Amino acid sequence: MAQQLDQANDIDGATLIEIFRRSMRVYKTDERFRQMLMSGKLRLVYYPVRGQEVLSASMMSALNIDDYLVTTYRGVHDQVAKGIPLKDLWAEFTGKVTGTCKGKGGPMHITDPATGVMVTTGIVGAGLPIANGLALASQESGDGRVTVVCFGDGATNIGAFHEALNLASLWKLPVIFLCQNNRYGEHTAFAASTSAKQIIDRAPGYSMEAVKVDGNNPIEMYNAAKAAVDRARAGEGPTLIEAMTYRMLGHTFGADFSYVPKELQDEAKANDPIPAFRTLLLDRGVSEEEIAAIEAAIDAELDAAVEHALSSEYPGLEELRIDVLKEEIRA
Ligand SMILES: Cc1ncc(C[n+]2csc(CCOP(=O)(O)OP(=O)(O)O)c2C)c(N)n1
Repeated sequence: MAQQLDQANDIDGATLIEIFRRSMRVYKTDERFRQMLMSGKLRLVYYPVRGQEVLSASMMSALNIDDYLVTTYRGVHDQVAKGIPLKDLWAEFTGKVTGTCKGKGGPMHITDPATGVMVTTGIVGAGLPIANGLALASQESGDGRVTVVCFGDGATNIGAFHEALNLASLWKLPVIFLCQNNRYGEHTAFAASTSAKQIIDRAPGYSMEAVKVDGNNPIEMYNAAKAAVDRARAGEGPTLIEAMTYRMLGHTFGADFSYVPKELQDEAKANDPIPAFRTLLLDRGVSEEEIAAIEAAIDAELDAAVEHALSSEYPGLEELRIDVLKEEIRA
């Protein structure tokens, strides 16, 4: 199987399968959250990521597990693709003591140092200077880690974006700025909020390498990601990647989506990256059975994660002051 894939692609077959596996893990996680919210089995604020699965899966497949990821509160695709065990993620989303932050972070503040997922904030643009901090620590300690920070197109109009790009370029930090350009910042269209025609146009002002790719194409996205990771690891400094994508549902679960022109919605549906990825694998000789086996394994993993989350306890009152301030951790 891998050999057939190798012939037809400039990335090896095993990597392509791995990207598919991660894409499906994201897809099915997102789908299960929405199903459970719809049926009233779960109550939480949820930010759908339908449409952006392949982008994250391709980027994270180019990283090592101990490389750092800084993403946003609307970043469950990035977190799952990076490799947080689903049971730990589900427990945190549902506020349970078995979660990555003992249920005290919740959906908007997923942090899991074991898989390199660091400091998720709800403040648009805040992740970029945080990523620089992690990258600077890696540069100083020589631990060889690369940091990826994910953000939307809207975040590039925040001052922190510009400060972070300037400093990262000046200090040649091992950091990758991954702009997931899904064409909307919440309810605002890209062209209505951004003076630049495209995000990468901002990079030359900071003497920074930049590349624009179809984020929904696993081969294009992975190649751009890998090149940026290799540059960062070789001490050649940061890269700005503008990955074009599309969020197929509202900003929050259940939100009105009528502000997006129907033509754009139809175009996005026709270019849905998940069925396109399946077709790509089938074209390259992967069988339906092999794809079904990957999906069945993820379904089983997801069933176990949901069961674990639902049957776990909420943190007790005694947890309230622990892990909040340094002194209290020591006590
Ligand atoms: C500093 C700050 N300003 C405003 C908001 C409110 N807000 C939440 S999401 C959002 C738009 C984000 O757009 P973008 O960066 O493109 O990310 P996307 O969710 O589209 O991927 C805004 C303005 C916020 N969370 N933080």
